[in-house]
Amino acid sequence: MPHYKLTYFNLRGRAEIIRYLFAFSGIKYEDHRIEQADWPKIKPTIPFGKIPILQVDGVTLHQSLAIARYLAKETGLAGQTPLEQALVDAIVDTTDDFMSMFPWGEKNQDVKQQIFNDLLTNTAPGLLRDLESFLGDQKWLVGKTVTWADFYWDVCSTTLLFLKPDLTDNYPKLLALKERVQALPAITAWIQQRPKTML
Ligand code: GSH
Repeated sequence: MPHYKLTYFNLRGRAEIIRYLFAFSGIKYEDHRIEQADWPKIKPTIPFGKIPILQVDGVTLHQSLAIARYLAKETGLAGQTPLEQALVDAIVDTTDDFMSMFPWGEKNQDVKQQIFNDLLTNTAPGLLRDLESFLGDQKWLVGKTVTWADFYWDVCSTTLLFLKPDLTDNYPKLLALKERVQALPAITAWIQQRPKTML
């Protein structure tokens, strides 16, 4: 088994999908959380200057979704066939397109609040409607078994629900999916033990 070292801030953020994959598959890794104050010093030492990164026996991987996809393939959570894998990727990318619209680093709090409100009130319902309809009466988003697309829904919706607690009230199937993911024993255990952070 390779030695895995994950580096990110002390946030769920873009690292949490990776942590879910480690938690679910029971693979040991170093969950290295850096202080925001130390980031300017660390940034120049990191290829491409962004985190999360995952070091795999010294090879540095960047881009959270590339890292997650690699772990999902290693652990059988990427989808059972190439077609399922493409569907999983498409759902993850669709969800990520929305998460990437938020100006997370905006310094002007009024501007930030206004854009967040607009996205949560006016843009989110379209995505949620589409995801709810894609899920339909299936247990998991793609195929007959859980995949990292289900994990990504739980990770992203946890943050969205922190920002707008009634966001998913009209989407019972998506809420039930979230509960199913969080009821997986390894995920339940991880959620209980992880550092408590807002984002
Ligand atoms: N698409 C990249 C991914 O998913 O990994 C985005 C990486 C990214 O923007 N990371 C942020 C970062 O490194 C934290 S969420 N911010 C510090 C900086 O840009 O200096």
